[in-house]
Amino acid sequence: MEEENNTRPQPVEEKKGINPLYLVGGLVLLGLIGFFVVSGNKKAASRTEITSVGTEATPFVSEAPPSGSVKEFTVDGSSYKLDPSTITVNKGDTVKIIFKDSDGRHDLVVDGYNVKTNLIGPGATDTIEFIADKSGSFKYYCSVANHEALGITGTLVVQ
Ligand SMILES: [Cu+2]
Repeated sequence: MEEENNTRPQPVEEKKGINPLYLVGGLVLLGLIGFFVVSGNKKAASRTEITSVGTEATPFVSEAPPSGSVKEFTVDGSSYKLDPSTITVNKGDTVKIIFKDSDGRHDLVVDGYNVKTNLIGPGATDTIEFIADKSGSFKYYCSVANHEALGITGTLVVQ
């Protein structure tokens, strides 16, 4: 009898010891803190995602140098010179050379780019086109006999 009386009121007294309003208030406060922490992390996470997307997009753009412009030249070959004897383009440009033979039989070879025109005669033209994807100075010349030594030579400069 007495034991039951002692055990029953005890939990009631414990509940009275702490005001239920504090408990509710504390839980609400914890909930709010938890909410802000979680939403703060979500914001941080989405910021990180945006940043990483940005850094991925940048190299993709820089990996597309063939978006350079098309540079077209008419090179006149004669005995024994080339006009112009210097061509300057930017790396990534598409180089289009219209080789015009105005005297003798010639061709045009561009060192380092593995491109050459056909061997053509007076009045004929032949066109070569390539992407200047390597920077430096590259010789272009006529590969017939000793025409290069005689002066049919020039320089392609890729900046
Ligand atoms: Cu020649």
